[in-house]
Amino acid sequence: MERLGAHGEASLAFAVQIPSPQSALEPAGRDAERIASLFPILFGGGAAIWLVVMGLTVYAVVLRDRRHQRDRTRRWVVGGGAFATTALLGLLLVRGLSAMPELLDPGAPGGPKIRVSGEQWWWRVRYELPDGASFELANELWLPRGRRMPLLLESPDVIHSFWLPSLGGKIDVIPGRVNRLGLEPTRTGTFTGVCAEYCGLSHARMLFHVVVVEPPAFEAWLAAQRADARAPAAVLAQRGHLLFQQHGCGACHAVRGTAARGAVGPDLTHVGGRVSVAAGTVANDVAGFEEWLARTEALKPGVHMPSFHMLSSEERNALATWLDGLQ
Ligand code: HEC
Ligand SMILES: [Cu+2]
Repeated sequence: MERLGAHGEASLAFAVQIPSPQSALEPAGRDAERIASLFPILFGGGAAIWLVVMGLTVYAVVLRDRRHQRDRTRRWVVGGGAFATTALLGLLLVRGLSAMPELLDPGAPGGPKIRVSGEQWWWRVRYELPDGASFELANELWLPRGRRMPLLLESPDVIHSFWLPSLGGKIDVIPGRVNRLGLEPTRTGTFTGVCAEYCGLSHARMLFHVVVVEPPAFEAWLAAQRADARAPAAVLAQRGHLLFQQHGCGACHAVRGTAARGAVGPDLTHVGGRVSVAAGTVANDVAGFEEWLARTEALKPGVHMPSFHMLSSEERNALATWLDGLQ
């Protein structure tokens, strides 16, 4: 639902010029600005090539039947059609490639490093802090405005592609390799990205959010994320935590500060505070968590989490209340 909402907004924004959370033509980062500045150049170059080729075609057709003109026609077609287009394409290639080194610049060392792992069908995000501490979350990155941050991208299963058009380029995420990308946001806000390389059944359910805030808010977020999960105070949430233990959720999920240490699925320590659940599949509220537990496989075909439809609706409600409270 959340996902459809996000897409609806994007297309509406295109029509009425509301800032869009996912557009390469409304850059909110240094790298996206560079890419957007290539657009008129590449478009103009492409238009020039089209005009040259069409002009020559018309010229050749008009002169086709005049025997004495044949040699001149051939010269124009070969010289203009082959040489001019190759030269123009060459210039465009050089202009495009010259932006690459800047896009790959990881920024100054010493700050947090962000590891992003594309997995079927979600994004594992790991922050490694300069003091050696680290924490994990899923389908969400927070970045400080005005500071360049290095991303290291990898995958344990198949090829995915990390595409965040508002902030930077698109980069493939390839098993057995670590790809690097720098991101330097210039505007605050919440932006969305997707997987741009078909990777299996739920490829289209791999949305992620990037939240850009001012540096002090970023530091506060880091401090909150590295803290352990809060113990539930209300009886219903305590019952939810108990059900989580009884149903073996901890075999796949970690919740820091509890006995759950699984590493197959997302770390749930602060899941209630994320923008969406299961990579944009359901909204992040009690109803969203209930729906996720009741219809996991239907919502996300092929998902590597079993549906827990054997739970009663009271049990689902208790679990969802506990998850929602993990802020
Ligand atoms: C066999 C491993 C496995 C078990 C058992 C399991 N999960 Fe999951 N879970 C996953 C995986 C994998 C995902 C990621 C799914 C996706 O988005 O593609 C996930 C996603 C989730 C999410 C969304 C997390 C996020 O950051 O968006 C929640 C919430 C969740 N599981 C709760 C539970 C609960 C509660 C239980 C027990 C009743 C449970 N899971 C049992 C593997 C498991
Ligand atoms: Cu994909």
